[in-house]
Amino acid sequence: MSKIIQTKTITSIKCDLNKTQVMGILNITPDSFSDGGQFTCFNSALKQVEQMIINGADIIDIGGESTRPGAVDVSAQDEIFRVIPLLKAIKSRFDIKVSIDTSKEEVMGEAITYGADMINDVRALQNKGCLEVVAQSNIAVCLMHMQGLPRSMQENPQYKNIIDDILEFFKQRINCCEHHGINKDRLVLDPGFGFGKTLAHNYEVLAKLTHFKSLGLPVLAGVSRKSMIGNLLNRKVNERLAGSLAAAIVAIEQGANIIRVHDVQESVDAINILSAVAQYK
Ligand code: 7PJ
Repeated sequence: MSKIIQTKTITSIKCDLNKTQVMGILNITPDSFSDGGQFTCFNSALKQVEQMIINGADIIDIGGESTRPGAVDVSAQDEIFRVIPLLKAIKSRFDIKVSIDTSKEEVMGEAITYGADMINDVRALQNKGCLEVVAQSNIAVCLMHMQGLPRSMQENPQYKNIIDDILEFFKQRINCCEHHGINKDRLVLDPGFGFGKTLAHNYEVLAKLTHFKSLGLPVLAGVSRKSMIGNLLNRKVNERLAGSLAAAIVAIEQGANIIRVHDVQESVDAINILSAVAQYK
């Protein structure tokens, strides 16, 4: 019980890094936003957010673009239409951090204007204008690694040394951010499970997640319900809870500071077991 409490935080998202942060994924079904079911869909999204907060989420992640393998492009206008009204509604009703999962400068700009706490970019601010928009704000950023682009990234991913390649990518992106005036203390790193990686690559990254801690930044891990769980266990998407929890626990033991999950309550339970044990280590 004599654990020293450090007060280290991710400055602009004010995360307590002594405790694993749970990022709850908000499922929005884009198609129903453009038809008559808009109101119902909006309200059910807010209910989902409320439930995630009750269950112990620290951050809510909203995404308006599907980045699943093979996904098609969405326009900036459509993405803004899906995401920004929800951001506004969440910020006016709840005291919770919100991250916006986007790679578009226009969406980032709107997200910043309406009080988002973090930009979660699977393209690590590589798209045109993104570094500049983010540099004008004080928002936190998650830089995720992806080989290739969602449409084709799973076709034949190859690495010389996956850990070194990802580390090199992170170093380059951190340099670029700093060069544009985005301070290192605003950044979070994510190796991007499932993004241009085979099953074996994903498990190697999970096993060696601690390597990314060498850059001195918080690490985010998103394994929840992914193919790396389903393909290993031969489970459909709705049968992946146990596998997802096991992988999340490994990620935390390997130093993950933030886990991105669909099942908030179950993930918080797992974290609480880990911290009960950690007191005696
Ligand atoms: C991730 C993400 C992830 C971050 C998605 C899915 C695919 N953002 N957005 N990390 N995955 N930072 O949830 O299956 O792993 S969308």
